Amino acid sequence: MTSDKTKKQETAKKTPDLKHMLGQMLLIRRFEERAAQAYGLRKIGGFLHLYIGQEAVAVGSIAHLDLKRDYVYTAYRDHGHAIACGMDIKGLMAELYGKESGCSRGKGGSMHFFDKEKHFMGGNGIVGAHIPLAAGTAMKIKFNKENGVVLCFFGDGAIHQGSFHETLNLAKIWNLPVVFICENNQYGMGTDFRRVSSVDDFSIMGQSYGIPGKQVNGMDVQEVHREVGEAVYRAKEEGTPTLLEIKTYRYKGHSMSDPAKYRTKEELEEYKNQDPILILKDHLLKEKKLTEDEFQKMDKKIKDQVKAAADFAEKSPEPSLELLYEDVLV
Ligand SMILES: Cc1ncc(C[n+]2csc(CCOP(=O)(O)OP(=O)(O)O)c2C)c(N)n1
Repeated sequence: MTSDKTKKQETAKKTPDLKHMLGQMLLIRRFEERAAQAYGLRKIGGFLHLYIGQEAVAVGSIAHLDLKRDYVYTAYRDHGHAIACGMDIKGLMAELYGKESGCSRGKGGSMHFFDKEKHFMGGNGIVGAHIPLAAGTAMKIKFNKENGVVLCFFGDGAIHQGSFHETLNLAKIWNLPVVFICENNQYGMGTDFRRVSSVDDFSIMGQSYGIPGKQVNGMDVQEVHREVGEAVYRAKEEGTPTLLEIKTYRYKGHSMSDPAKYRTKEELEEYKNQDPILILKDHLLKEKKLTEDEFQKMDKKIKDQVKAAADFAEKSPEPSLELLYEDVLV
């Protein structure tokens, strides 16, 4: 029989399945490209915050989880995390289209993907507000001795919110199994994080609460996987929190209406040259674990999957008027 301790170690020190991670990053990229296209055709309305460029963060981190006992919380830029948690992309695309067949019955849209079964706790629109919720779930895990971990993703715009600091303090006082992951994509809407932060290394912020921290290169999915693995191990083995600042970059504007004039073309190009999908693809080609032909086939299969999801969303009926009165708390 496997001991509890061995089980914990197996979970946290998982060997990365690189081809699987490549497929997941590609799926997120193609899903969002299709969503952007549909938005341009006005088939999708409201907000749409794309994760293109940041895929390695969600994929490399969530690869460690057993989503029967572990949980994921994130902010409104949530498509990548939902896909990495294994949510069905048909329900996700339909949600963007505002259809009842969507994962939140078409009422949440892009910012409020949610799946109770897959332990994907959203999709949260208020900057920093989900950070204490993640700690609450970690407390539940600890209280019930469930041997799980909570990954809590948020942007650099959330790092100066009181909720972040209050939660870090409580997480350490109570020693909660939670990993705080700041996805520093350099901008909070149009604001460069350096303009609004007294420090430019967020990983040190945990120190004042007795929480270890580290900066991680978020364009390299293998590095993300390794570092989050250490943090997950610490959470499950020692029951203690970690803060990671994962440096990343979003290629698109804050949302669909943002032309992103606050940054230079050269800066964008610099990051596109470190594209997380291309880095991993090149690595696998060099190691002879993948051929160009296999990659093209993988890409074609994913594009077909995404097209099927878009067809499903388009063909799903519009919600009825009565639905307006359901799922409403008064
Ligand atoms: C409490 C609160 N204040 C302001 C906003 C408006 N707002 C929406 S997104 C955003 C920027 C957040 O940037 P960041 O946390 O870095 O996330 P990113 O967009 O980079 O993923 C702001 C200020 C909000 N949603 N909630």
